[in-house]
Amino acid sequence: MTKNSLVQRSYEIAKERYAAVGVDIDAALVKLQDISISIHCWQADDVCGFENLGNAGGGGIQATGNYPGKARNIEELQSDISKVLTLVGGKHRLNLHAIYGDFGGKTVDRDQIDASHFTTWMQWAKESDLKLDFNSTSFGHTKSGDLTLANPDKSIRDFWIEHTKRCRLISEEMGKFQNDPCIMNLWVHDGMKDLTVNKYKYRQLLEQSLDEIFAIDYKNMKDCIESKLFGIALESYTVGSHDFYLGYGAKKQKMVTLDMGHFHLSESVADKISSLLLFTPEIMLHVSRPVRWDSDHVTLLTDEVIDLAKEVVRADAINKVHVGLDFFDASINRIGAYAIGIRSTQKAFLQALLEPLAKLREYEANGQYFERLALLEEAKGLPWNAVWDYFCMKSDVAIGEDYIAEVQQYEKDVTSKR
Ligand code: RNT
Ligand code: ZN
Repeated sequence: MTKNSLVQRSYEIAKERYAAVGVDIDAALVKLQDISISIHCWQADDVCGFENLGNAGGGGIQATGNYPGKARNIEELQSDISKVLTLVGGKHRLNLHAIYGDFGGKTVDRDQIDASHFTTWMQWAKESDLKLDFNSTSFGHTKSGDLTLANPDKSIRDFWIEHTKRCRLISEEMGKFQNDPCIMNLWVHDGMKDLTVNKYKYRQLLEQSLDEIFAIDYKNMKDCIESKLFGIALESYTVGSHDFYLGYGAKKQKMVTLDMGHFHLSESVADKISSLLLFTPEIMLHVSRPVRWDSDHVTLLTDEVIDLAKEVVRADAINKVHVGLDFFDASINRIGAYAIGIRSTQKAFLQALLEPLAKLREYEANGQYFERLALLEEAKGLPWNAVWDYFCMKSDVAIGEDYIAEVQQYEKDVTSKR
């Protein structure tokens, strides 16, 4: 029996098995097809970008590992992303950072960038049937230091305000061009390595900077703001904490970005979905995997990711929650890292879409808590993977582990020659 006919047969059995618990797997597949994942461009090159600012220095972020073959220029990055797209079903987005502009070998400082530096990206994205999202970049620059938008030095603060305003305008242009809102994420590393006696002051400065940045309302872009627990070398204090952005987002109706690596390890990010949905317009997710700390390991099909996806589906919020990825592992094949992370995220959403929710809710409404718990437990073992294989087959992408060979082939043909 060929692989495809096996997949077909398993799908038919799964269909019956799921129907018995009131789940329509075809309806789940239609919804999965519509979940566009915003693929972060920075796994392809270890968050280096393509600026020509000399040895910029400045920390704020770091990828670890030195696996050969990272993308060294826009063409290579585009080629890698195109390859990744052949390994996953569905229609997705590409999330760019400001440092990935097409600067044509020129020195363009961050307070000088504009949409012209992203026209080649927009064109390529259109040809590749991808929508773009965007990020301002406050790290990896001589003016990054420990404080950017919260810097007491007005000239530094103004530099980053100007940068971020320009990023919003670039996002607006992207959104207009692609006829679909471009989501711009704002994350700054601002914090202190050791104790500070000025927590209030820096947060006040950050609030003022944000107010200035968000002064203009745009139609074709949406803002989201991302908190963090701590950064390396900035362990004691983070200006943009979760409370800070949650408060700001609720007050100003901005989306809050929930990065799975940015909370205490025992804290449930999934649990935040239903609260945020009540007080902020939409939610942006950075699906990631922290190992002991915010380490940005490749996303896997972990309980945390499955729980997160389930909370989104249970809240009927697929249209309000934007799924983005954020990991950068420089120690393994980077294309393979993307394939694992995207496919795992999709699997989590598929499991969530296949949950026998109507039956579970019926039990709950009746106070049948044993029955609810039993079905939740049994549902873990339902043949979701047969549905996943079918999704891949229908999407014309590798079924199961078959993508390993495709990644190896691309490495042989392309990345190993870099
Ligand atoms: C960093 C944040 C942020 C970055 C990207 C590159 O801790 O998670 O989202 O990873 O902007
Ligand atoms: Zn993030």
